[in-house]
Amino acid sequence: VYGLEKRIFSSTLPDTCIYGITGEKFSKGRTNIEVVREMIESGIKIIQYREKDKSKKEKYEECKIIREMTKKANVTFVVNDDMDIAMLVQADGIHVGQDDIPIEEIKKIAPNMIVGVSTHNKEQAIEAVEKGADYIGVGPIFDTSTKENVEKSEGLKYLKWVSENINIPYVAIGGIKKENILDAKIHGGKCFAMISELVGSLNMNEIVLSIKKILNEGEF
Ligand code: TZP
Ligand code: MG
Repeated sequence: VYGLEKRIFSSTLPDTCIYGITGEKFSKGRTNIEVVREMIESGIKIIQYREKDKSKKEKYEECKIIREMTKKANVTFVVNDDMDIAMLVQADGIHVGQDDIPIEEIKKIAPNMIVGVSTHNKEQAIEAVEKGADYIGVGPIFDTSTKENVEKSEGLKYLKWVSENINIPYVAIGGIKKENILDAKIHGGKCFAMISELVGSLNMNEIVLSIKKILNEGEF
């Protein structure tokens, strides 16, 4: 088992959660800010700002507002990719991919920041744990058209392996919908990250509630 040693973090991820990620392109006319407000009101406790089509300045301005909203609601706020923005707005965490800034460099300048790393196979998972990631993204679990050029993964099989071998929090991602989330749970999923299923729903409360019902857990 990798990551068995007990690390003491100032904050970390819950064991189980619905992990909401923004994506204005898929939000049916709503802004990132509006979608984040809906996520908070629906009881989502961890939100990642992910935006691939805006300028640094626009992203910074949005993150500043989202930081205030999430702080008031006691929601964990993670910024995708942009370490500078994460630090400037004092986000709780940063999420990086395989081709982004190395974890150990982030930890050097922001030791208390939650660092999440996207992984697609066992080797990447083990490396992320060894380098000090606080949690890993695991996916894509199912086919998704939300992210282009996503590295292929053996999906459910990889998730199962992580659930049995990795002892830091992990978040299943990629094509997760209310129709297939139970399958991901059966394969060891505990935290589930979604973009299109959440932001593409015109009734955030309803989709979050029905997902919670399917997972049949009181602790979300
Ligand atoms: N990383 C792996 S798959 C993915 C990301 C960011 C996209 C997830 O979006 P969706 O709409 O939940 O499939
Ligand atoms: Mg990235």
